[in-house]
Amino acid sequence: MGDKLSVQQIEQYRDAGWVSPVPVMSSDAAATARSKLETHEATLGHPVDASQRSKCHLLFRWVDDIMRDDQVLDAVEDLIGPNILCWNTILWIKEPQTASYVGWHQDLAYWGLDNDELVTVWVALSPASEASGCMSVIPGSHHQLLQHDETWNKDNLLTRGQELSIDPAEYPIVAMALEPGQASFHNVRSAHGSGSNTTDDRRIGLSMHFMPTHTRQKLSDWDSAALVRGSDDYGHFEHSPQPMHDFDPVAVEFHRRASKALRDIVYAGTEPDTTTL
Ligand SMILES: O=C(O)CCC(=O)C(=O)O
Repeated sequence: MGDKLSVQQIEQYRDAGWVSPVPVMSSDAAATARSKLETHEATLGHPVDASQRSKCHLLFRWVDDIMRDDQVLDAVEDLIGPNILCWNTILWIKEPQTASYVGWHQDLAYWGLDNDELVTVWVALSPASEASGCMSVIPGSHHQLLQHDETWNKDNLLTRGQELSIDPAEYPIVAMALEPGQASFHNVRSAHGSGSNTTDDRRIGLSMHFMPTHTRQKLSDWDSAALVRGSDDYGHFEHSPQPMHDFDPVAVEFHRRASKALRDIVYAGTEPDTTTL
């Protein structure tokens, strides 16, 4: 066992599909990560765009470090066991006073995975409050897959603008507000979403998507993931390289291939008119 989460937290995750807040890094470490991101953005002259937000552990060494940190992995091990792959990492950025939001959705509907064991760890690199558009979850929603509509709404940060075809107001929603360095954990089938950022600060989160090594990808013959703990007796995913530094050419080239495969998976069966991934 990783021995990070309490028995009560593990039971809550199993019963309700989420647990939050869990401290996984100090507020200073979160501030350092934010400043590395923003130093990079200063050299770009604009916020990181879609091409660098997904699978970002292959581009930024500091993301790879957070993804492999024991404080994160001990908690993940408590939930899915000792042999762990990280399938994806995503930077979720809502600029101050902007309309961007995340529609209510369940990730398993779009990720092509053959089981419901994946756990998302979402760590706050800036304050995630209800005013800045923190994530909310519907407790217990991980027990069944619900119907989604695809709106392609440009303000919806999801790939297809997907939205659950339910009225969330009829459910007991829990807002998972986080201070920098705290994380929320939710199951791949938990219904979750978030509102827009009405504050003057950016809302920056890093999500990391961990799954047991026996998981398979159903929508592609080839997919990749980072082996972050234990061993992989299955080989269903090609193991991605660990970058030695930011924009390590070997990892950047792998990112190109891995991002293409990921796009094909999350847009499977559609003719996308936008690429928000
Ligand atoms: O950042 C958000 O508000 C939503 C993130 C999300 O949907 C996820 O991490 O699964």
